[in-house]
Amino acid sequence: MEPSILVAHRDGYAEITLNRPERLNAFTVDMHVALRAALEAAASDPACRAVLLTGQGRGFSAGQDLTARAQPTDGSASPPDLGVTLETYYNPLIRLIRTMPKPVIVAVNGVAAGAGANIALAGDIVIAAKSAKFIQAFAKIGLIPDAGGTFILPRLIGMARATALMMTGEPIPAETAADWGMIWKAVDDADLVATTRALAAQLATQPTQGFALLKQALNASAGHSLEEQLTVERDLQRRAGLTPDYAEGVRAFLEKRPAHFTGRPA
Ligand code: LHQ
Repeated sequence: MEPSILVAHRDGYAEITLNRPERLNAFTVDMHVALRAALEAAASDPACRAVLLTGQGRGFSAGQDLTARAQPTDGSASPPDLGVTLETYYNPLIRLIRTMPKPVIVAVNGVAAGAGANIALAGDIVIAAKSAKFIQAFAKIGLIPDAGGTFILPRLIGMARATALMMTGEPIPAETAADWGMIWKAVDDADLVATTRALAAQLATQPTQGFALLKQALNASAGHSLEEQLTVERDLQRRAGLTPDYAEGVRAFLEKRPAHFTGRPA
């Protein structure tokens, strides 16, 4: 059987591909387990300084695989506890992406629906093919958005648009998503792979420890006052200032040459 997740080690970064194209990369338990293992390996490998997440085939991901979710109508079985599914699989996945101490770039190659959309939007930099669309499909099956969507989406596009998308399930094309600030960019389909690989390779040459601290600062900002966030910046900048990449960056500036960052910790 084909592996549900493919991992390729490229130019300083790991490319992770969701690989159930015949089901639009809908998530099964097997896929969750494999994706989590791939992300944990990327997080702890010092040679990996960025992650590129994408999907095989014409979709990025259609969210939870619904084929095993049909329930008998005669009441002969109690409904599954979706809270357990979230706590066991989706919540750890979203935490892993958000706390990954290196950039996570998401190349949205096609439709991203349900949890598939919100997993994509959890990435640090999201670039979509122009033919891709984002669908908050949950209401169509009687659920609420999950995989961090109720936190992340209103912060990206505001409450009015987020609420309407979540209630209507209206598909949002990549270019509109970019106009609204839901994602970074929409690019021609033919350019998606080259654009996102070049970005991952470029970010893998940058101050990786600084990026980890930057992610911590941004994550912390959501629930903070300005005062609290200034304290966070002070503490994290103190740590950034101790990294070899800070010393190298300043030296390179003064010597009028490009910096050679190693990404090594202080
Ligand atoms: C699928 C799926 C799918 C299985 C397409 N499963 N096969 C979390 C916790 C626990 C439980 C529940 O949920 C969650 C979070 C969630 O993610 S809930 C939301 C789940 N996702 C959806 O509701 C989206 C369902 N899919 C769709 O609405 C459409 O497939 C979209 C709009 C994504 C794409 O439409 P099309 O481009 O027309 O493709 P298609 O519908 O023909 O799909 C292609 C194949 O993939 C098809 O199989 P077939 O054998 O007929 O070729 C679909 O049945 C299959 N597929 N999504 N989620």
